[in-house]
Amino acid sequence: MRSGFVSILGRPNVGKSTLLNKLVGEKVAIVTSKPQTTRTRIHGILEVAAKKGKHPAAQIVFVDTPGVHKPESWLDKRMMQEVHDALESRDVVLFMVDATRRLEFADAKSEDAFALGLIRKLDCPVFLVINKIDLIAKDTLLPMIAELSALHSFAEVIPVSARKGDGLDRLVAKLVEHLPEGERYFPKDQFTDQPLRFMVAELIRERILQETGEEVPYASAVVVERFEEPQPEDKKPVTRIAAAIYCERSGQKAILIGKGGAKLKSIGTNARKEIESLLGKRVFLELHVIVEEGWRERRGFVESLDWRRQIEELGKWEE
Ligand SMILES: Nc1nc2c(ncn2[C@@H]2O[C@H](COP(=O)(O)OP(=O)(O)O)[C@@H](O)[C@H]2O)c(=O)[nH]1
Ligand SMILES: [Mg+2]
Repeated sequence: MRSGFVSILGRPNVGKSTLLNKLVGEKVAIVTSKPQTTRTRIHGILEVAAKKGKHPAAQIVFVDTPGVHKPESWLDKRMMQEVHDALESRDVVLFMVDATRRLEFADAKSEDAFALGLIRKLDCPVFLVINKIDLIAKDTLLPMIAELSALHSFAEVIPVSARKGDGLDRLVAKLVEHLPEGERYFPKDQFTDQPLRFMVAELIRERILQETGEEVPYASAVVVERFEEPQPEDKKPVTRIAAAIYCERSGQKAILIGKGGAKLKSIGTNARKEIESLLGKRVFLELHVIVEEGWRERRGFVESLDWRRQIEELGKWEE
């Protein structure tokens, strides 16, 4: 048996979360067309069956990370810390690029060069994963592979379409080859380490990202305040969830609520459907909006949003 951690690294919007979900076969991470959708590192766990004459059985723990960018706010710094944490404990790193985007490695100050700088420091195998090949002409792929291969001594170069699933079998087989012998890190049927509460908060945030524009998506955070399992006296069993949506200014609050509450209602209805399909249960969802001025700049608030930290705090409290 092989097992190990595989971190997925890349600039915002290259398709890291899409790849994670496709590999694991579950919606582990939220996906939108907006950059910086992913704020924390997220584990998605894949069980690989042995293939006779090809590779042994394996458990691969994929780690999705926020997009690599130069940090400005405290939230940005926290996001980049998540990237560094994911790079610290890993067996293989996937460096993911978008085949439709011209990369700017020549300019040493560019964000692309910054991302490449991170992987050049690593001593583990790094795979170059070229994503979104469903969007490019076939004859452009070979020259692109040649050009990108010259940037670093990649262990493998693998073109994929995360959305369509093309190239993923080969990716998984190559990963198993590079993983060390070892036992499972997680139980066989577990597909993520995220607590349900956090996944629920993320599904609500996904709707906000999809249904609002301008700076609202980036200035929003979601905290699940109440999560009550169905009660015996319920006629039809229903899970009751209350969540707070934080934003930074009253203008943003007005946008999130919308005319006569229409926007918040639509976010709530659509998020509820997603949550019901995640839980496989009926859900009653209550949302309210809170203005927390300049929260992205405040270290304490940003850190209080982190579920890993929340769990640590809970542990201390119970001791
Ligand atoms: N056409 C195409 N679009 C993709 C593919 N992978 C991801 N996307 C889209 O790219 C956008 C960013 O995806 P996401 O996974 O959130 O990127 P991340 O920021 O790197 O995690 C979304 O709109 C995805 O639907 C792909 O293989 N092909
Ligand atoms: Mg993402």
